[in-house]
Amino acid sequence: MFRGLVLKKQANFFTVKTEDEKIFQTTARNLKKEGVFVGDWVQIDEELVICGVEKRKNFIIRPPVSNIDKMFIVIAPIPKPDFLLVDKLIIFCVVNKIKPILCINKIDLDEKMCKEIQNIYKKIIKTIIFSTFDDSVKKIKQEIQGVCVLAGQSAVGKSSIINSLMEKQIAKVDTFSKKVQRGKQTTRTVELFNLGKNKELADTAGFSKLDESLLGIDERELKNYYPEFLKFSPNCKYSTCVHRNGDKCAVIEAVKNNEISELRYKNYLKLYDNLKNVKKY
Ligand SMILES: Nc1nc2c(ncn2[C@@H]2O[C@H](COP(=O)(O)OP(=O)(O)O)[C@@H](O)[C@H]2O)c(=O)[nH]1
Ligand SMILES: [Mg+2]
Ligand SMILES: [Zn+2]
Repeated sequence: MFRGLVLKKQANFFTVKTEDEKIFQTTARNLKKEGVFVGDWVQIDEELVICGVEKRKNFIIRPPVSNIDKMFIVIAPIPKPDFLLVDKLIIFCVVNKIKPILCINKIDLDEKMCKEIQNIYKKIIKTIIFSTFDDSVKKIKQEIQGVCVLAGQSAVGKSSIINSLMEKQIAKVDTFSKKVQRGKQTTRTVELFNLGKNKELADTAGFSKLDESLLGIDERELKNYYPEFLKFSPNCKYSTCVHRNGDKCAVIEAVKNNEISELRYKNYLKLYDNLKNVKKY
């Protein structure tokens, strides 16, 4: 018996990578209940069939991927950035024990705007700026470690990132993998691309929107997911303060003094209201 990582799933057919980086296709038996998903570490028996699934570190439903280590949240000057989505994805990562990295793409289009975005977010998470059209895209490759996924709005450049990173890899891809890649590819199937030892990357078009209900948190705990609030919140008059009205709220004071990003704060208020509505259903 040996271990493998599931790179791709099509019905009950799986592409699996062994610990010594060999890739093959196989099926699974008797695992209907727990299911087998992309990102799963599985046990392979002597007939080379999947016979067990290891405990998952995390699991996301749309698209179904297990054991995600890092999420690259991609944003760009064009299309118009959806910062609320960025904030939701960051929270989603924290809740699911995924490391978020903000990837600001298309620096060739508007360097000033890219830097402005970086200035807001570098206080909160790791940020990188690059263009998929030149060598700076390698910055993202350096960050790939374990199972990584690309997330973000449509047209920010997620597929372009995969393509430009894969291009350098294609020379090394053996005929078997080439065959796998030529297979039917619908945008809905998730696939982990191998970009080196223990470096897997998937494009997750399904993350272009993120329903609030998927965050699994209450509006009253939302404030805990804003690290920049923590420096000020001990000075709020009430320890239960959710920073929504000016009655001696140190967070609101900090927003007024430009010590907390107004953009992040305004989206906090929006998200608070959205989460309140989630509960009704
Ligand atoms: N100017 C510029 N355009 C880019 C860059 N990266 C991607 N694009 C373009 O952005 C558009 C959307 O890219 P795509 O990869 O399909 O985005 P996705 O929907 O997130 O997968 C395409 O026309 C790409 O050529 C970049 O670094 N600079
Ligand atoms: Mg795409
Ligand atoms: Zn407050």
